[in-house]
Amino acid sequence: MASKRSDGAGSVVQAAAASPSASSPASSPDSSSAESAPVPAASAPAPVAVKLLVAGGFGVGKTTLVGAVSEIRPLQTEELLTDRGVHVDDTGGVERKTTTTVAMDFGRITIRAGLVLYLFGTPGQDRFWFMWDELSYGALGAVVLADTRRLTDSFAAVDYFENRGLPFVVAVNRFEDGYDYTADEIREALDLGEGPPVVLCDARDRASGKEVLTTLMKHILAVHRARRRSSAPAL
Ligand SMILES: Nc1nc2c(ncn2[C@@H]2O[C@H](COP(=O)(O)OP(=O)(O)OP(=O)(O)O)[C@@H](O)[C@H]2O)c(=O)[nH]1
Ligand SMILES: [Mg+2]
Repeated sequence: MASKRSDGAGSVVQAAAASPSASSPASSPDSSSAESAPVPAASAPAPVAVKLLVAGGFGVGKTTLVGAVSEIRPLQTEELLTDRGVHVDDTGGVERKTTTTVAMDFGRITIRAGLVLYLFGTPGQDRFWFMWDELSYGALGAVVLADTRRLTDSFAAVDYFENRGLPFVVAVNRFEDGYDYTADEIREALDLGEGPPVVLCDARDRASGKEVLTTLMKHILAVHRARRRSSAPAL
């Protein structure tokens, strides 16, 4: 692996979340007029919105995952892989792939009432690395998708989020012709230690993708609670 762990150092990522607004119907000082006035519809609190990244190497299934779980038509920026990229793009192992994401994927999923996840998929080719900083701005966490046929392609994404202290989970997208490693074997191969959860998934399956996102949300909460505890003054 290219770099060693950062021991959790790094900036705490800002939430792109808005707290539920504590809105209450306007009250009238005059109770009689309140009786005759039309009762305003009870306004539900605004949902909490969380920005998450779906990252990983070329062709691991990022666009597929965002598309599978999104409840809106996902935004995709696919372009054809042409001869011009032959000496620039690494398509080793996924030679049959004909398109690649050139800017980002975008989708949205309501994971439960009041909690909406906005998903941003990164481009897979190295030449689009400059996009990662833009996309990760305001993100609370990330999914690092991995393909066991090309596990080394996940190293850069793991390093990226470790170095920034951004909570992430590793989701192993199971391809039919890939070897089925256990989560522990993946953890060891990626030198993850005890920190980030490793889950096995099928990026094409909505329920499986949702499970990955739920695992990520729980991990984000656990990381932030632990950070709060460790920064609290001793009694
Ligand atoms: N068999 C199989 N095919 C998959 C799976 N996930 C994705 N695919 C296919 O693999 C190809 C790559 O998927 P994409 O979602 O475009 O991958 P990506 O990570 O977004 O690719 P880039 O944006 O180019 O880096 C597509 O043809 C998918 O249909 C999977 O779990 N099993
Ligand atoms: Mg893509």
